[in-house]
Amino acid sequence: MGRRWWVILVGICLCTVLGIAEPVAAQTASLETLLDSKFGGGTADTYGADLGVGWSRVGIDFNETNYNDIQIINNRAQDIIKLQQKGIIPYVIIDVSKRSQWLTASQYAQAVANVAESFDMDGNNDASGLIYPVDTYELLNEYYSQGSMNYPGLTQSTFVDMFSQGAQKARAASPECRIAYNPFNESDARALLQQIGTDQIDIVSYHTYSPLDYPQDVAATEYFTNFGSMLTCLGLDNKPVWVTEFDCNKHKGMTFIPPNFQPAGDQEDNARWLVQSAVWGLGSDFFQKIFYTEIVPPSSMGNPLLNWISMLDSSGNKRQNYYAYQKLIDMIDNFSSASALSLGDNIYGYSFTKSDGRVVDVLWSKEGTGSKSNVQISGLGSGQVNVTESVPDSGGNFQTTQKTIDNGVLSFATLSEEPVYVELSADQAQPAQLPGAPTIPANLRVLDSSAAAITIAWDASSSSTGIEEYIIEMKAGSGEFVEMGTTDSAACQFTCSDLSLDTGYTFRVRAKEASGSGVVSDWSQELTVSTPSAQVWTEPFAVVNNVAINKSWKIKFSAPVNEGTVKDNIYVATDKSGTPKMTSIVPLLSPDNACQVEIAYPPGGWSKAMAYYIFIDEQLASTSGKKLSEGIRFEFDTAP
Ligand SMILES: [Ca+2]
Repeated sequence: MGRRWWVILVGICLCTVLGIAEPVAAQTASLETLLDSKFGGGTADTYGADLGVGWSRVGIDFNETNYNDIQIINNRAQDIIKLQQKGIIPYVIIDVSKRSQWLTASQYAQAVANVAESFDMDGNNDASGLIYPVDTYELLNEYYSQGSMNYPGLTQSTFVDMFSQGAQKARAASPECRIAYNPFNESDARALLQQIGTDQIDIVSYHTYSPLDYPQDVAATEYFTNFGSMLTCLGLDNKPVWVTEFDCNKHKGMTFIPPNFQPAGDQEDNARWLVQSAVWGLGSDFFQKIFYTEIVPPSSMGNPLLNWISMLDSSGNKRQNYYAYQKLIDMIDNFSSASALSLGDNIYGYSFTKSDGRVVDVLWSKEGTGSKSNVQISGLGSGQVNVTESVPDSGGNFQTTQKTIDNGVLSFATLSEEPVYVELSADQAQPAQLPGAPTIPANLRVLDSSAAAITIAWDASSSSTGIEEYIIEMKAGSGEFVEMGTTDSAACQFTCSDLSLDTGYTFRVRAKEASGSGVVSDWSQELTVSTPSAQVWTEPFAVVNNVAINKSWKIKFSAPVNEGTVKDNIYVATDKSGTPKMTSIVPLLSPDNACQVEIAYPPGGWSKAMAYYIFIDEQLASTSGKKLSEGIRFEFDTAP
């Protein structure tokens, strides 16, 4: 029963021109832009330009008595010219009807040849007044050999011959033309393709009245994915698919046979399903064009289904799906590329890029799965964007809110089943590529260490943009890393001071690139350095007071001293703790006595009235490797 109405739909679409007067927007788009338009509509004559559709279907019907009548074609040319004047491209369906018998294949082919010759503007037998040639023809809409309504008595083999000869004649008359075929039934399609091959089909025409996410209500090929499977079986899956009859409310439980007509949803549902299905199909490249079936209701038919799905009600008032379609066309038509967004389970998202680089993202929660919280689009630039709902209120008003991209992320606290449009500038959609991270600082090592300070060094990092600085972090023991400071790019070393004794300090370093992006390398390998244990100093000598400022000291040992251990282990400080060391004091092994170390006064002498401490660390060793048993400290002071 589902098929019966399609015949009526076709009859309405092709033969009825309703004229509810309405001023139309001027179309200034180029022919190329119009050809590229993704959107069309049935009965677009009056409202198509206001909606912004680029295409409309035009039907020409022939029978066994008028198949060679040029006047019929010339009359139809007037309707085509009116569409062209409004900037709408005609998609011409060459169909047949029957008086007492079906016309023959050769009669149909003659009719097709006449149409193609009249509309191709090649200077030969052209219809007058066309603004540009017609290049798209669908032959024999919705042929179904088993149907009692579509083409009763027209056999499959006759259909195959009609299509085959018709396509040949069309191409002979107009070599540039494209032939569209509506594979309404798989068996009939297979018979046709066996004879003519898939090369003869340029466009697959497809009719559907199903919302995107209600496959359970839909039989056979009317649901998208089932249709896709059929195209694969037929070898037509690489052809462009134009949905030449499209709306989204026949199913989801709708009872559509009068007088028991019961709509499945309200007009808001109609509009929402329209946007969902259209964005999904165009965004996923499942189909390339959609023609909304009815803009104006076929009131003469009194059909409640057609009245319900049409974009205007029977009083000529625009419904929500009118405004929703208009907004959809405004937002995404003539996109140059589309891609899917990965936003989470049961969330649809598609990104449409316009020729000028602007981008419109469309996203929604899958119908029937409820709203989603905390949905994010990431990888964006910065600034504010407009987020506009896709279904207006009954007065045609769309709510737009502004959102701010935060750190490259646009967040939606709640995403409902109604799609939203996110308008992004080229910069926001494709943020400048961040520079690559610098190489990791390598060969982290100790340059110097003492009880109080550790100096580390590393090999320089590199980056295409240069290095701004190195960042040094240190942790004490098992504590947390703390940033100790930064160095400029030229310095590959850093000193941490004020350290504690007997503590393991762990260091790590990373590099920041120089363009100001903030991009840093990964951390270097960690390096742990331990400070010396706290040392107990014994004081075997009494304090020597009031020494002269040019006093030198000789320290005698009971065994020859390993000269290499002198420099680090004998030192002078002005503080009892031993730090800071006086770097100007360099103890030396006596040249003539290996058991004696000499400490000369510093350049200019010792300071007056000052206490000094001489330290002999227990690490000081004899030439035989024996260390002191304990550290020794002794004190002297200078005269005032
Ligand atoms: Ca011609």
